[in-house]
Amino acid sequence: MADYKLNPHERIDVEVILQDLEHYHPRRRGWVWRKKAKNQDMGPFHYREISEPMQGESVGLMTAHYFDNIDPQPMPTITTEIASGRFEDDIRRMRMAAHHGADHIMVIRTAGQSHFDGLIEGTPQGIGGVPITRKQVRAQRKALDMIEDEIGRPINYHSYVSGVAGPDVAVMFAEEGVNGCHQDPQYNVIYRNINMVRSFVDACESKKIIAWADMAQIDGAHNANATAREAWKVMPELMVQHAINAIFSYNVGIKKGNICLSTVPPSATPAPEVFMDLPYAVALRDLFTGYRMRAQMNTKYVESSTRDATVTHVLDMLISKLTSADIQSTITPDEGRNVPWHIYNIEACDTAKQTLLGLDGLMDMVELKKDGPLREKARELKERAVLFFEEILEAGGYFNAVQQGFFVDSGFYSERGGDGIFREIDGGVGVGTVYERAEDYMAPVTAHYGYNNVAQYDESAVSDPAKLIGGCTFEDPEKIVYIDELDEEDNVNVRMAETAKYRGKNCHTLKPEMEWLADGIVMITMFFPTSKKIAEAAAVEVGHRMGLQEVEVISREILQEAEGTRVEIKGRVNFDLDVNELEIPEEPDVLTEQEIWDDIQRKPMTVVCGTVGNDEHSVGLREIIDIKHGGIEKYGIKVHYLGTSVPVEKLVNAAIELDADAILASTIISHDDIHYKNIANIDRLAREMGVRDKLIFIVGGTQITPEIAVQMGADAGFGRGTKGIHDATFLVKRRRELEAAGKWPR
Ligand code: Z97
Repeated sequence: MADYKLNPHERIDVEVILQDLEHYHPRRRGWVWRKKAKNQDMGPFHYREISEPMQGESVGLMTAHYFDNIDPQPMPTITTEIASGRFEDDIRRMRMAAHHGADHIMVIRTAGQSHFDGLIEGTPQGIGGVPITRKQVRAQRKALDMIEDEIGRPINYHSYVSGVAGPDVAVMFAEEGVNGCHQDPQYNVIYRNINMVRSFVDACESKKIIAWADMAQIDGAHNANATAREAWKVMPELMVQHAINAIFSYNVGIKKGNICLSTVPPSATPAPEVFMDLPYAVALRDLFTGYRMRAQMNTKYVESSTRDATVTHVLDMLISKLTSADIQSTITPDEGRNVPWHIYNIEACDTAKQTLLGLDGLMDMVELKKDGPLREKARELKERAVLFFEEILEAGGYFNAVQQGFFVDSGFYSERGGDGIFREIDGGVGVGTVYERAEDYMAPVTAHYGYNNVAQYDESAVSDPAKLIGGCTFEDPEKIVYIDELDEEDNVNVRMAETAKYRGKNCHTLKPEMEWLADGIVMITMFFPTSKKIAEAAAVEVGHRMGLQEVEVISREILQEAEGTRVEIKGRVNFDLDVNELEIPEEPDVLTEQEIWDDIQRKPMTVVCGTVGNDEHSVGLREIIDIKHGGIEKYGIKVHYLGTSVPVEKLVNAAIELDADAILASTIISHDDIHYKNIANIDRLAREMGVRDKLIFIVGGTQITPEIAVQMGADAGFGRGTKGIHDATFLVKRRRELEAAGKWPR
């Protein structure tokens, strides 16, 4: 279906995405940075650092409806990591994230892909990540191409180039239009125990391909933050790791502007976070000018509270703002409880957008001090990093330093904790697999590192070896071998067949969902006035009695040891809902606040009101009137409040005397249907006095049924749950109707 286009009112059709994948090729390559908007005005505001707005559909921040529904976009690229295990469901999440402002979608791999010595094919399901295969990458890039069109902004797609198949993966990414990747041989060495010689040789080839594909590259230094026992102490080492990968990448040919340092504010509260981490961020910018900063939030110290994680995220972003980050990663702020759900990706994207927009223009007003602890600490960190490098040289170079356990040591260099990770030069996965190229070696490929003896075949092909074969897969994608599925059981077709009834245009079957279509997962928050241990057991029991399956506590927070504990559980429901059987209440018909305001400005409106008969209940009416809670005063309607227990005669007379446009009567007491009788009385009296046609008459009260109120003579009735805006909407609309019918002005 070549003409398939996303419709904002319909779910993305994953089946269409999967059709004809064999022949789909990406329409562009390379990373795209946001551009500063020429016009910094949006809605009622002037900004200083917003990027070009999305040209298509988007979802603004929750509060946007107060501000002309604007959706300004901050300058940094916003990253979200999406990898639930089922790439087909991740496509739907990517679309939601893109609408909320993410333009960098990162796919985390399933545990241990670094140890595969080749590409994985097909669409196997992952655990805690997605196994990266060509089919999945192609399907997701294709979906993102469509989503780009829908939102009107480029989206960068990203995964990892690491492990013993690093160069193979890099080639596949270049072929499939992947726009960014992590590539850092130190990651292989330290965290995956892949032989260091092999890792650095492979990195040369990978980085050459990354350069050709114009991808942005992120290094692996954040892994030391996450691994070291006391992460705030590894700052000098982090700088060393950044330096090794940055200069290596630059020398292989990646442009500086695409080499991104993966920085994480290393400490977290209750540490004095900004005081510790801001100098580190400044030191990085001092040392690595021209390179890019990818700021990630600290996940080392994440707890199972989204509130706690969100505050860390926001504080981290303050540092990003003060030192200017190019990419702002978001991480789902729920890493502490391992529920990588749709909702948290979206929350994190919104947190980033909200914070960065809220801080717009900050640097026009504040300045980082040029002296004092900030600069002293930054200088100290740089000195420690330089000393670290000197010691590496003394030890005989990087490989020897790794062999001696220099890295991921929890000491604040030059202190040493002695707990660093040791790797042997002659050890690790893939040891002894590096061979010198033979004298007549030649590879007819576009992007290739080092000795490639092309001239022996064709002098004119020296700068373009692929010419020898009429273009390699980079020039001629038809040469790519596309493997569809290898496993009959574990593939997307089987999974989608199982959930078929929840898909499709006319689907009316629903189930709650957190990460996979119809997974049935729900989350419930509870409080128990007891200790943590008992509260957790009680929460699980509540889950079971509510009929949930696989109940698990996902977070707990002591409010006070004896007084109580807050607990969150997740569980699974195993029933479907039929949309046709749902009772869907009608949406209240409300105008926007602005529209009501404009109409009252156009023509003032006066209302008399009071509670009628013997009714002393005035709170409801006051809420409808008072500006404090959004009552009708708020829109400029002039209100004469006559008080409580107002006789109906007084209400009508006052309306006449004040030349009011409307009567607003409130009545709660309902014995003997007195509330409806009062309505009829007001209507009758107004008729007798010849003013009924000149007045809008509305009535409200908790016992009022709108239809009966109208039967009894009111123009409208408002029951429980009514807000001022509902009354104001009716008054404005009714007046417009009367005007249109030529009955107004009276
Ligand atoms: C981030 N949240 O955004 P395997 N290479 C590097 C890595 O950091 C990683 C891999 C390879 C983090 C991501 C996970 N990082 C955290 C430099 C993984 C993955 O598939 O696990 O073998 O490699 O940076």
